[in-house]
Amino acid sequence: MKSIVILISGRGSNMESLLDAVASGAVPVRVAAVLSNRPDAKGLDIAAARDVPTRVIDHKQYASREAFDAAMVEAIDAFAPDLVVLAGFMRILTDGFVCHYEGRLMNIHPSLLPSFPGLHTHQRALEEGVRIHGCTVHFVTPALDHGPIIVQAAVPVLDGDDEDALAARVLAQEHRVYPLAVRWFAEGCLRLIGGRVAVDAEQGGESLLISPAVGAARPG
Ligand code: NHR
Ligand code: GAR
Repeated sequence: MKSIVILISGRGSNMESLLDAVASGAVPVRVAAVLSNRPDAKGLDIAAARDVPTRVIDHKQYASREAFDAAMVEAIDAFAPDLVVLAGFMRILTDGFVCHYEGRLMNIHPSLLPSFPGLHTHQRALEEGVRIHGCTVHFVTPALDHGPIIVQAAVPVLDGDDEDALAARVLAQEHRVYPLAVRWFAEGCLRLIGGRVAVDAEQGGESLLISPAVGAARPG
């Protein structure tokens, strides 16, 4: 069975949804470890409570991004994972790190890329007045938030949404699509062709664009 290492920086709800999916047998991987760059990340407690090994590599203890990333590579490679999963990981990674894990480094980003790369995506989506927002799972490349897209989920932006309401609607979809993408990787379904992702076998009738019923997303 393939193994994964999950990188977090905070709350860890995407990590938790992955751990749930692994525990239920829906995603056939072994979670070798959870790493955080923040010692106080809530997700570390969740992982430890489930007996998943945890490590902290505090970026503030390193003089440069290169030194921090080298320490991360050393900690990750000790577990020899097949896949490294960024789940709310908040540090931009050096080209050296990204190239070391080429084709086996995934991220979930809280927007429909290529719209809204970078930070504060929900606030920016509200400012632009977009009617559709969502999340994207992609392979990580050196160009920030521009790697090959694996799966996306769309949600409506509703009148009266604030940042929290929109973030919560997107997060519910993140918790659906990230386990799906990791399952596809684990089953060997993902192929990179000309810088784009092809999914070999689509199981369970799931689509590469996950779109919840608008009615289900309405408040009240
Ligand atoms: N690294 C590379 N090279 N390529 C990507 O596509 C990456 C990456 C590292 C992280 C996640 C990404 C996201 O999904 C990700 C993708 C952090 C920042 C950021 O500006 C931007 C994008 C993402 C993650 N971080 C600040 C920094 O200086 C710190 C912000 C903080 O600590 O709160 O690293 O959004
Ligand atoms: C998620 O919405 C994730 O997409 C986003 O942060 C949240 C983390 O939540 N990621 C980024 O913004 C990466 N820069 P979680 O810790 O509960 O999974």
